[in-house]
Amino acid sequence: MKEAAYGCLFSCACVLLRGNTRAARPVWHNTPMTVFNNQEFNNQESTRAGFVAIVGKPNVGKSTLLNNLLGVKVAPISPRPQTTRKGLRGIYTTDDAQIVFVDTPGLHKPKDAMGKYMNNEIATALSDVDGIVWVVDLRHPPTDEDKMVARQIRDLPKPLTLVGNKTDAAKYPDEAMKLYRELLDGRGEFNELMLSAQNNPGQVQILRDQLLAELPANPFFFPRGASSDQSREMWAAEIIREEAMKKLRDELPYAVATRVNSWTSRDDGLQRIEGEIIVEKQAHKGMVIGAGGKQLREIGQAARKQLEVFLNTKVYLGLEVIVIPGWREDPEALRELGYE
Ligand SMILES: Nc1nc2c(ncn2[C@@H]2O[C@H](COP(=O)(O)OP(=O)(O)OP(=O)(O)O)[C@@H](O)[C@H]2O)c(=O)[nH]1
Ligand SMILES: [Mg+2]
Repeated sequence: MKEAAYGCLFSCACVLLRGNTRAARPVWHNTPMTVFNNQEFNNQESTRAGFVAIVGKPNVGKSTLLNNLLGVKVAPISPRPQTTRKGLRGIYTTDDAQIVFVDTPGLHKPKDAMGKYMNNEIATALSDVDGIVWVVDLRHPPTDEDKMVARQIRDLPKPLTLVGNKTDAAKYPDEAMKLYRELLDGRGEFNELMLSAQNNPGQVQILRDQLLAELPANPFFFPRGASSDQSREMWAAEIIREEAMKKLRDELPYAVATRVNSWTSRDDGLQRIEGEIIVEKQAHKGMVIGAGGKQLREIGQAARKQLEVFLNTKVYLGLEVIVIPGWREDPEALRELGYE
């Protein structure tokens, strides 16, 4: 994974995101990535850097935590489980330390090739990180999925932090935390913290400081200022998918993928982005478009608004719905859509 990070540095037009932990709407700087200078990075003395995986079952708030640890929105968030599909790296850098967070899909029992890919992303992330953050939802006691996660991480010889999330909405947070803690019985030391990833910037900062303090001595993996390893096209496609997932009902959110095929900048600052919403069946196409095109228009408007806020400029977003039959079960289609 660390080699892949270097590879990506050279191949991606990385988006730079900066912001303030408290800001609901961080400013997104569409600046080209600074040129990676090997010498500068290799010459750094006494820096510490490492990869930290954020894992947990679906919908517990992993991506919300990642965005708030960074102070900028790099990952899609929605009330639906299985929003995150791909491991995504978010980078936080201080004067002498760098954490590369790896946001992962929620661990679940897979129903299709897409689900297997998602669980595999978690295993890959865990295999090559320096630390693990396990996020749980304190509104509820542990489920079988939490037990699956606990089994996967309990014996890994890496620093582990158990994060009890959603304290703002939990009735019995201490009791729930105890039950989650018990799932790690038999393991040596681990840290723990209860917080609200959404509403508790002070606690999120404490978590970040703890993780920074545990980093091993290493040169930086990414240039200062980089906040994500995604290309701007991947980032925009995820914003479109987030809005589609929020609007669509039943199984449809899971049958949808998105991609951005072209992005041009006009002299007056307008960003022209052309994207696709991909569905599995012809019947889904009409369901996504909606009567008179209303639903597609609403998805497009909501995504465009987010893009305008983060890009801080006017955006034209063109969206088309296309069918790739059975893409969730088709390895070639999964690869084509970036799930590889
Ligand atoms: N009340 C409350 N809700 C939260 C908190 N953190 C996250 N949420 C909500 O939980 C839902 C899921 O959040 P995500 O960040 O997408 O969760 P995730 O673990 O990344 O989910 P997957 O990607 O599907 O595995 C969203 O509706 C968030 O707004 C919190 O601290 N308090
Ligand atoms: Mg997520």
